[in-house]
Amino acid sequence: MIKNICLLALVSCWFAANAQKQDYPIQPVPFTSVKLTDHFWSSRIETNRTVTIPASFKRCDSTGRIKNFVMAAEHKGKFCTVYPFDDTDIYKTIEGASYSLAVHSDPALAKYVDSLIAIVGRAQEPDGYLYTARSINPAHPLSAAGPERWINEGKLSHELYNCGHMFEAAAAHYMATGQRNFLNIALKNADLLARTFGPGKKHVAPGHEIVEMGLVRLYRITGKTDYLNLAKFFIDQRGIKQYDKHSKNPYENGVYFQDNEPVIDQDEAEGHAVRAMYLYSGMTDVAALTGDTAYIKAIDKIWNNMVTKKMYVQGSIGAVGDGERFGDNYELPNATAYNETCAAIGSVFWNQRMFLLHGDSKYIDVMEKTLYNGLISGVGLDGKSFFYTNAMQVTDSFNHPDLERERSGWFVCSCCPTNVVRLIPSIPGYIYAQNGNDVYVNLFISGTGNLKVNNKELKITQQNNYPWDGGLAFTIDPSSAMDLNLKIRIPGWVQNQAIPSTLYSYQQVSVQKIEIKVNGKPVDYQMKNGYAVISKKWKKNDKVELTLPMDVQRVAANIALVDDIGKVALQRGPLMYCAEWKDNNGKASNLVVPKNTVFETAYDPSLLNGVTVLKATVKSVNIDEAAQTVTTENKTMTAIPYYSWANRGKGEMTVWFPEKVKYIELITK
Ligand code: FUB
Ligand code: ZN
Repeated sequence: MIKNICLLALVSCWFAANAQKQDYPIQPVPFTSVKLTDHFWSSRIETNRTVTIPASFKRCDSTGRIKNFVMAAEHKGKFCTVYPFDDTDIYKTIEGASYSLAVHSDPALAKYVDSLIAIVGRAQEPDGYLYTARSINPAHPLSAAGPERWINEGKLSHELYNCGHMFEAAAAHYMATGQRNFLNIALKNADLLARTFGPGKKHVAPGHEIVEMGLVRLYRITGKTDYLNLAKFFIDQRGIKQYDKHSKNPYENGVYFQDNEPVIDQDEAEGHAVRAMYLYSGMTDVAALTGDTAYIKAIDKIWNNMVTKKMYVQGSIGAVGDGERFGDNYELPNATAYNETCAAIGSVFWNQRMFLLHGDSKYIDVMEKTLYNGLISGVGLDGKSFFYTNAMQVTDSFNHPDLERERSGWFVCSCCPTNVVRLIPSIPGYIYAQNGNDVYVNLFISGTGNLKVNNKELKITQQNNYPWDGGLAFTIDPSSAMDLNLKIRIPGWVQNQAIPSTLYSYQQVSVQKIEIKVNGKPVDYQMKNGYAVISKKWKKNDKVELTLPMDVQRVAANIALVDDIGKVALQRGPLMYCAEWKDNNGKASNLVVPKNTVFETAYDPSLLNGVTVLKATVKSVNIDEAAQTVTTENKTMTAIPYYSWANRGKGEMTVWFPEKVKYIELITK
């Protein structure tokens, strides 16, 4: 018996040690170890710091979101905003401010953040519960909250969603500042969750995922396995509830909540797109930390489905407005594309995790496509105007009440602006990653990464003018000579892949081997999983150079995408382009881009904070209503990067251009 107990103790020690050890094989180099000097991203991060973060805190205040916490502390008053998840806008803004504080000291901001954390802490109930929609007046909570704690969680109360965002924010704040004030609030809440939910306790499939990712972050900080186990427990609750499986309504059959079947049986990206991204990110985390192969099988299938059948050409996802959800396979309409900004942000989270798990550059290709296109289109160049939905096509003749045609300062449901606040300053954490002495360069962003390889310091400095120019230069600077495998991502877009699937492809295939030089001399390298691997003993100040060709590519869609048949989209480097009314005599819907079109490119520093534009002579179709004639004429078309549209007023925009005049749609109105 005693022997058995010892063995049991040994086994559990072994499990604990192993649980601690098991993780993503590849680890990201944290944002705190990377300093940027990048023209493209530094200016955005600075705008986020100086404009978006203060504007967001101001809105949290002026809309009553902060007041909700004050009232919750006093159990007095009436919840004064609209949604039960409005607490998260404060959490997300604190998260963004924390990333910013990590690299830019700002005592006034730090003090303000601390004062908000104190307000949040006072709203926490003694047992750790934190949810203003109930705590203000527990006898009469907001109706979405339900009359008792957690009973509406599987529907729309968002109690666990609020917890998840709080955990994410508290973890970021702790990492950035080393302070425990927010972390302690989060841990108290997480302990309540661990006491409340689990085998033999309450069961629920969280109504809006994110608590799983948040718990994992707390597990990483504390090593407390309860948090990891609870994350897995929540994930495994999906697909258990009884829905009307035959209903075609995604709310009634559980698909909207990714709750229609157990996650390990899911094989398509389905339902509400933000929920889906957070679920798959959480599953990837848990798979990495536990080695759960059933999860890995499922997420691999789901990823393939998303990238081969459900992604717009500029990386956006979640095509359908009703339910903010994925459509059916190949359901990617242009006129009504929904493309919530939060879904693009979630896709960045997930693709980063898939890379850390599998080490394949295809995930970073998708991440980069999303980041430079369908995600940053969500925030205006001024840093204080936003898109919740990201259009693919705007014409004067079609409008829809749910689809935005111009940016707004905020929204009643302001999830997207505050998600932008936290994503932008975390960008430095997506550039480098490491597995022992395999060092990955994933994004081409100027600045310096400070890494540790076998306990020795290594600095990698990038100097480039990406995404405008394909010339890349790196200085590899170890503290003393070291063996390492430098793995530079060779993007799919220089290898004839518009995205890593057959959903979109280049019309003209060209294969060129990229030359890489070290200290001015060409080096041999191996291509592995999309990376050029240069294995050698690196010395102080070694210089690496390569050039990624940036030809303008004509992108065609898979014929299953009916809306894009006979059309072409334009890509240069990682950027997708669009034509906007402002540069094209007030119209974009009448442009035809024939097969033989020759494009010229020019960088214009005075346009849209500096962009490379594409110019070409194309055809435009002109209708003379009075004379009832239709003619075509040659016209100079100007295309701008997709992300930069809608910064100069409201008007037509298009991403897909017909290649010839074939049919004319007759509108009788
Ligand atoms: O439900 C919380 C957030 O509000 C979702 O993630 C968004 O899609 C919006 O519905
Ligand atoms: Zn959103």
